[in-house]
Amino acid sequence: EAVKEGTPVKLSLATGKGDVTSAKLVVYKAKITANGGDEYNPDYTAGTVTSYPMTKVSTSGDQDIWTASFTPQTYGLYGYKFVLNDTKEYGDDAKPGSTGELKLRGVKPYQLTVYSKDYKTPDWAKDAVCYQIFPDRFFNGDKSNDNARANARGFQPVQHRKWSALPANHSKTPAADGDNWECNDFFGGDLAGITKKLDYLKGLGVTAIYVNPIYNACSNHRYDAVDYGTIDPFLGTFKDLETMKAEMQKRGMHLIMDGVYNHVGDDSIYFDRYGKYKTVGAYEYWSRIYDLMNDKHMTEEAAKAEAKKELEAEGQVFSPWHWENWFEIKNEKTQDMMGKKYAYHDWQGYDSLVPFKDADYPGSEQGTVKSDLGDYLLYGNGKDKGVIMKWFDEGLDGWRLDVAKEVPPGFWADVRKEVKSIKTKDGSEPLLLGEIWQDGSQFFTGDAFDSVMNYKLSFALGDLFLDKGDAKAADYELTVLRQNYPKEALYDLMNIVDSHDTVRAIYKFGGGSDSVAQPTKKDFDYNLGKARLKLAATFLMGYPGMPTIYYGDEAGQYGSSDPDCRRTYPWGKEDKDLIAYYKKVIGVRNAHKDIFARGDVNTLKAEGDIYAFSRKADSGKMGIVALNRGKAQQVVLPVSAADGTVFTDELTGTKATVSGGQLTLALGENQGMMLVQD
Ligand code: ARE
Ligand code: CA
Repeated sequence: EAVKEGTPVKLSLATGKGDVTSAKLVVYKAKITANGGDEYNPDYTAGTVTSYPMTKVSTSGDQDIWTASFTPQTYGLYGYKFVLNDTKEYGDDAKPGSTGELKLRGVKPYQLTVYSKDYKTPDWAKDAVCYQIFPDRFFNGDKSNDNARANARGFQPVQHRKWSALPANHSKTPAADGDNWECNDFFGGDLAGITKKLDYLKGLGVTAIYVNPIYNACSNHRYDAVDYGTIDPFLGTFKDLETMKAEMQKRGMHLIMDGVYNHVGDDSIYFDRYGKYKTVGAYEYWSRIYDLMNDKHMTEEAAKAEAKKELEAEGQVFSPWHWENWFEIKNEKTQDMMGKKYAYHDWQGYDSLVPFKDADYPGSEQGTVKSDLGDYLLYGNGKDKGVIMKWFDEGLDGWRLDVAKEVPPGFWADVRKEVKSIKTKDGSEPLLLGEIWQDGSQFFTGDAFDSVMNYKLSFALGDLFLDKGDAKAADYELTVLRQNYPKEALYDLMNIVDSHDTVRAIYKFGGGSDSVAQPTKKDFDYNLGKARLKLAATFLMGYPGMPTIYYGDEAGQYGSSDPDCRRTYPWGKEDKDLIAYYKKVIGVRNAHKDIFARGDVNTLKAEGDIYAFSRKADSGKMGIVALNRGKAQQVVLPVSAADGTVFTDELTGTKATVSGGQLTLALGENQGMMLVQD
């Protein structure tokens, strides 16, 4: 369990009687750095290590019990393992059931999250039901902006497509410009469209909206910002945003926006790959242009001229080969980068995305406390506020921060300090939410985020609601998260089943394969997917954390991986029955926030087709969520309420009474219940 700094931690270990003559507890404090890898394990070896001798406190039966105590004084991510007889190590086997692992050396430490005594997260997020909108695809509320800007990345005409068309996919559509065709495919959705559909969202029970990036950018996903200070004209104007926010506020909704501060677009005022903007220069100090032109921003022609001069001075002939060679030496780049117009470190092979240099962030290990980038993004220059702060003036209530683990953690600490010093326009606590796919513990120690996108949970739900999934494994994952995360973070998590980066859940649950690029209903079992999606929605509404619905999921929209998961909202062709079900489960959560949003949580059963957990409000009132992904069956749950206590399933009105410490439920095929104590 996560602990507050300064809390004494006592650890006990049982060994076979007489097997062990000495035991030691080894405690690590991890060093946290920016990390670009897929897997994310805290680096314990680079941090501090302290050993504590363990004392044999008792022997019971055939076991010796050893204990040691220590008090983590400062917040951070800790790990611990046991060393037996000075030779053998005992630590985490990271497997369901976690029985631990004994090795000669190199055992993985158990994780312990230690959070700051001041760690507090926004309460509104704990109570919120959120709706994620990919703005180009939700609703076209203003046709007059459909042609508001011309082209993208300097060379590709914008497509305006019929609302019901499928997102262009370069595996099917001839690529007009390499791999960027699908990013230039626009449907006309906009901010006015969101405003027009707020009553629909309100009717669903939604109280927060997360919108994918809205900055002016080239692509339809807008992760390639042109200018952080603007709104894409396709999406509307600042006035449209103001109207949208005002209408949201009337309906009690909070606004979360996508902040992309790991990289900018190549075709941006910061990088200006195509030489389009007057403002060139801002970025030259920040970008990872590899000393291409002696630390100067230059055109390719100018660089070539320089290479030519240098080569000729050495008596060499300037040829494409010599140019490339010069280029490679200058830039320490590999041959495969040579085909590109300009050499820079792009983000994960996408040359449209240009990351900032770590050293340019304030708070970074390599960097300074003050930097131009820091002023621009955060502190401001005395006249203009930093970008991250400025958007709060436009009605923002929280940031979802893109690629959060690749940005130096020291910068997030600075961001937290600044952001937490203000209130949002409507007086709310601002929310900081990282885009993290891995365990997010290191961001929850008090100097980074309040929340992350809970991909971990979405994977566990995959395990729960796919036939081949294992309820025990899913429960293990969920339990680990509950143990690793401080409660403040756990109850603020953005709980999802899917997103703009994954296949749609209904498609996955229906057996769809992501190797099919543009599936039809023939490629998966819609009804099965729908039944399982209902279970997943029931889970989310009954579980702590901010349940978040990816636009259109509730209407039966399906789709394979990016870009197919970004199909338009099917206005007029919605699955009405599915929407009605979402309304119902959201309604139950909203009517019983003390239980389902704020209550504590315990697994009651994780076995075969059944997953069930209880929730208990501060008042002691209990709720139970019971889910059956299999055939109709009787389910007996151990319940800590007194015999005779009556529970009502808020979805069907069915009642059940506790008897002998147990609750017996008749669950139909693929049925979920949200029971509340009478
Ligand atoms: C492009 C094309 C797509 C194509 C795709 C994949 O446009 O058509 O299918 O490449 O080949 C944005 C756009 C994407 C675009 C991309 C590059 O939204 O459509 O994709 O830019 O142009 C990792 C990162 C995580 C990242 C995901 C996607 O850690 O930060 O990959 N997510 C964010 C956003 C994206 C966005 C970007 C980052 C870039 O949410 O939408 O992409 O700004 C494991 C790992 C994770 C990994 C995850 C998924 O679980 O642990 O670290 O996430 O897999 O790969
Ligand atoms: Ca429009």
